Amino acid sequence: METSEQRVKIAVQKTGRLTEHSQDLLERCGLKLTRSKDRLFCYGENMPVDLLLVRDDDIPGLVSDDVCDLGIVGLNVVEEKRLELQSVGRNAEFRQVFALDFGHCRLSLAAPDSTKYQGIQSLNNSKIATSYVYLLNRFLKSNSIQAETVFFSGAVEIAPKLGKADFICDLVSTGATLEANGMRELDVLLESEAVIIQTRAPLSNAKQALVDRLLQRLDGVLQVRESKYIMLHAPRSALAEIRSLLPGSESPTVIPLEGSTDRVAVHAVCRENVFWETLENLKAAGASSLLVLPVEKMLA
Ligand code: PRT
Ligand code: ZN
Repeated sequence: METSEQRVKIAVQKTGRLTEHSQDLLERCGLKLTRSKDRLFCYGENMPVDLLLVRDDDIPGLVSDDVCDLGIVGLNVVEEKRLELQSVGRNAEFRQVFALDFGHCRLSLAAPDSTKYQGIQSLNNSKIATSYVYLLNRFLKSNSIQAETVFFSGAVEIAPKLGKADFICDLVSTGATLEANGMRELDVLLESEAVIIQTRAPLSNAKQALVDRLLQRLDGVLQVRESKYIMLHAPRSALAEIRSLLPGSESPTVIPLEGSTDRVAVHAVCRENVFWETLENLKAAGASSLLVLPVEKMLA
């Protein structure tokens, strides 16, 4: 009989910017999920894997405390939690497994357009509003800046208008929010994207094997995202040049063509997108019958 302890638990954001991508990624690893009635839980129907749907800020804590085995969360939240734990003499009991290539943003300093800024020394004796107090304080300390941090749990961008701060330190992706609030970006403290973290608590052999299998599938899903399978015909003499033109490919397969001593078929997996320019260059190098196909699954 399978107990809930034997099922792998993954903490993902309940509702927000990471929710759809996180679930989509896991579904592309072959996981079939059903959401519970209270919508706090997703049950894995075809694998002993369940999702706990929580606020993103709780994810590093849940993984560190071994309530969940894995978590998908922004690096900004992970690093803030790591520093918070450090400040009370504790270590984060999770390790970052790999970056997931979505949820890209940066934690940046910004100021109203009218504020003079001549480098980070301008921050001395100022007030800076942020939800990322630990990351901001680390930045200030490492640059020997004396400034007051003002905690805002949300809507940080309105702090200067309210007269609560001179500068803000907040997440930026397109920059539209800053622009709409008459502000400009000054310095980047952290480049962030969604990452998967794993608890440091030892797992049973069966559970660890399942986690490894899931992570291997995740890696495969991430690798195929940009990958293409390319097929073409070419004269043997052009092979060296053609190989050099194939973007991010390992050794291609070269197959003789029936009835021809000189021409061969070349098949290769390219780990980057194949653009029209590349195809035109391949054609100019002597290739013909070019075909580019999407790659659906890959297992290294
Ligand atoms: O309820 P819960 O606590 O789970 O959600 P939340 O409101 O804390 O988080 P959410 O859903 O807004 O963001 C989750 C994660 O998405 C963040 O921790 C980041 O890792 C990542 N992410 C990526 C972003 C952004 N891009 C982003 N642009 N998080 C927030 N923003 C906000 C930013 O705070 C600012 O208000 O969007 C605004 C700026 O966006 P631009 O495009 O105008 O520059
Ligand atoms: Zn949050």
